[in-house]
Amino acid sequence: MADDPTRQDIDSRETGEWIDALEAVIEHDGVERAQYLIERLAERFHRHSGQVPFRLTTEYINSIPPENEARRPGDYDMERKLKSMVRWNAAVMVVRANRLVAGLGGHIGSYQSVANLWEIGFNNFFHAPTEENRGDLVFFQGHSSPGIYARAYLEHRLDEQDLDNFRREVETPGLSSYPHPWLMPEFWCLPTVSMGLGPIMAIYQARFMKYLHNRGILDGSGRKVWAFLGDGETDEPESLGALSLAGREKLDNLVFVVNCNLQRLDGPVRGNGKIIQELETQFRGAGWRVIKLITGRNWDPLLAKDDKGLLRKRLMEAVDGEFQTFKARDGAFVREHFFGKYPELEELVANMTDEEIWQLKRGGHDPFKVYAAYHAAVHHTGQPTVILAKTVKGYGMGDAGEGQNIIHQQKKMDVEELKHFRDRFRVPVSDEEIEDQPPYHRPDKDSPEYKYLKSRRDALGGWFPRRVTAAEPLETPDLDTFQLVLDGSKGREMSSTMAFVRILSALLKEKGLKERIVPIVADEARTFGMEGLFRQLGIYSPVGQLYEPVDAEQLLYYKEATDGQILQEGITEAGAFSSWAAAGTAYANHGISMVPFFVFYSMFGFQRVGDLAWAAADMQARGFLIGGTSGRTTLNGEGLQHEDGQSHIQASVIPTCVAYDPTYGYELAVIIRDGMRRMYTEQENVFYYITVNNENYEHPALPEGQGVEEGILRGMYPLRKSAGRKKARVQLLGSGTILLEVLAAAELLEADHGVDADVWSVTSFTELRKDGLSVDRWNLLHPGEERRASWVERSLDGTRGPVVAATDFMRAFPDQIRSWVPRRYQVLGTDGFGRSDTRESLRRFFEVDRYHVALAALAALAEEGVVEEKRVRAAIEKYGIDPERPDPWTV
Ligand SMILES: Cc1ncc(C[n+]2csc(CCOP(=O)(O)OP(=O)(O)O)c2C)c(N)n1
Ligand SMILES: [Mg+2]
Repeated sequence: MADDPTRQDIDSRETGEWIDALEAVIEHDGVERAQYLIERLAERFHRHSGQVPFRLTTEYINSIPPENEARRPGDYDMERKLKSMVRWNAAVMVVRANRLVAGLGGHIGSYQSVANLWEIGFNNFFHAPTEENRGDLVFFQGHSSPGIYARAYLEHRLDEQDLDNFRREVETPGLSSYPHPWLMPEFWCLPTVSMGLGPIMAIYQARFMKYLHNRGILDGSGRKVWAFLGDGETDEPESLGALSLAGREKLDNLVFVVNCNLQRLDGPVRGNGKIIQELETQFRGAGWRVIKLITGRNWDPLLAKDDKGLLRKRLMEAVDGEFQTFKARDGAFVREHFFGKYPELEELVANMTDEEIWQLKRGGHDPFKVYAAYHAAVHHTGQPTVILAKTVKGYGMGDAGEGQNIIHQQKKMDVEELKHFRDRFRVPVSDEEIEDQPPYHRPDKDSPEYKYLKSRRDALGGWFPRRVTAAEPLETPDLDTFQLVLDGSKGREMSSTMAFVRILSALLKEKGLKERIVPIVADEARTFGMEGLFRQLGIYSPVGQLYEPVDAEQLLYYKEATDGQILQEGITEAGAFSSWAAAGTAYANHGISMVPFFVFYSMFGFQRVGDLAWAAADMQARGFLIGGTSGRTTLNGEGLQHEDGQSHIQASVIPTCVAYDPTYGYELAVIIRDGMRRMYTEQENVFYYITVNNENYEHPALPEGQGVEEGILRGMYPLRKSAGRKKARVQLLGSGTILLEVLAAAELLEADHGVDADVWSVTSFTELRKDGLSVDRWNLLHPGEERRASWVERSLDGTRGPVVAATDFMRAFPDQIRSWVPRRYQVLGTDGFGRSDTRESLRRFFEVDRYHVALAALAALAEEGVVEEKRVRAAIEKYGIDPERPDPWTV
């Protein structure tokens, strides 16, 4: 930096004249005029040099000058006292949990850094949901959750026993380690802790709030989304990856607060640099308002005296690694190593004691500064705001680890450390109590402290966080809503994707439902034949359409509108998924059920955003995920990174995900209708993953007869019953388009091999497995009672012959039901890397085509002695199968 000529002042008199001129303009004509002049100068400079004369960073000082700070209301002493109690209880609950069962875990240091940032929010800003105002959404930094519990304890929402049950949720109604709505559904609204997911979801929640507002569905005025994240957390691509959307869409209902304690788990975040400066460039570049909160009030007089800018220079030149060390030492050290670097600075603090120097606070620990920053953020319009608040990790913990690299995992404090902490925050507990078992502390409900606490929250709508789910149920559409699809394609060939689009179109005509549908795409609508919806529904844009679209002459032109219904996210599966999760939790966060359909390339679904899907399940999201172009061999021209044969495995790991791999339009209609019933009428907390594909074939009409719908929903039903009476008989199972190969195999077996074949459409191996597991468990726990049978067993009961299953997914997918198949079971699947070729070649390659299905059936029959082995050999030869080729998953 020292060698940088743009930072050298070679003529200080000239510099002074320019600065005086600027000061005069500001004084006489205001800052707007000054900005105008500077921008004209900058333009001129750029014309000559091609460079931009500004850095995206500003000085390493508070962005809000003291004279512009909003004044903090409230009873300062009371709030300090309450905050100290929360600090104490948060620390004690972790210490006690670890005394009880060593290693149960919990974090102390992170909360101590964020405590003031949250308390100012609780006392002044976070609005709870009420009848009139659905309140704010706050993403709390997950591993600082002890602070939220400790506050709920002061609020008498939780008791001592609850705090002692922190992280003990199995036997006791304990407190979840982190914000998990699934485990504490009346408390937590939004899951955090998997680093990066909170920030990206916060952006899309804020955007969804605007979407609901602009579509006239829900008044979002005054409501905010807050996201508290760690500075280390900003390393995650998800944390910063969607900033530009927030800037572009001017999400002024969004506030990020980055708890910049300069440390992450192992050590400093940017020891050799300055995380706050780095983040400033990224946020500002993305169009955010940046409020840096570096220093507390007691720095103000020093900075006011800093005529020569030396203190500012020193603040700027010290790297984060040094700042960390300063806070891990003491006042004398800071005097020597920070101020001592320049004699003038040493002089500046000459009349301060070491203790006073030590007390020079970081901005994030000063309630007045934090209040002013929040006040500025919530009143700012036209931009999202980020507050970069400098804090100390383990603030107040002293020898127990304050500012130390080990602080993140510090779960213990010994008696002396606790006494020190108690003294530091003036918590009224005695030495004896601490020596025995560190006690929680809370004033009773008659105390002025409780009354104050309650009055602050009452003014903001009540206790917070609090999850309220009061959305009206939606009516399930009648099945005949989808008659067009139920009737089959009548000789025409079409894809199941097209059948899906027809179903979606039918839903979009339903009264009371059509407004609630939220189609979401990540730049693939045309791939799925959904472009017709652009014109019909409009694509949401907060500014409408500022241009005449290139295809304006056409019927289905690209229409953007402020009340557009489609969320066209561009190429961001993580963003689109976050939108889906926002819509899927509107029933809780906004008190209104929305029905999102996110349609995507199935390969870029769970595999890409699996952790977000897990978080969505945690937050009890409801909605439909439609995995398009699915199947390793069905999407045939795209190759290794596109052809999905595993998403159903990934979907199967999420407990609330109900997954189907249907073949026919009527199956889809039955499944989607039942999804509507379960999620929106019965309000079950599940979501659906349904794969569709792009292969065209004829779709039959919904078969008549009892039980078909039930079979479709439970996971399998009979599709083709052989009328033959031969000794050799097999049961063939198929799903997705491979069902068609299975049907063809049945024909081959009957025509070429004298084998009767029954065919089953399996809509969901995953649902069949869940049913099987549940039945097994019941049987295990109920000895002597009449044994229950799984749906697989019930279906295959009374049938004959070995069972063969084939799908366009990995073998593990059909293999899920092995335990309940009562006979020999052979599975075929598409394990291995996809590649480009014709469907026929690919199916041959992966050994899931009709010939391999027939072969597998013959081989199974031979194993059972029903057909002779030579028949199998003959089939291998007849079908030109090379028995020596390597396993397809190895090549
Ligand atoms: C995706 C993910 N990776 C790793 C972790 C483990 N982890 C929890 S907290 C933490 C450090 C967080 O540092 P920072 O964001 O700076 O928060 P601080 O505790 O300093 O406030 C890590 C690595 C996680 N929770 N999520
Ligand atoms: Mg940190």
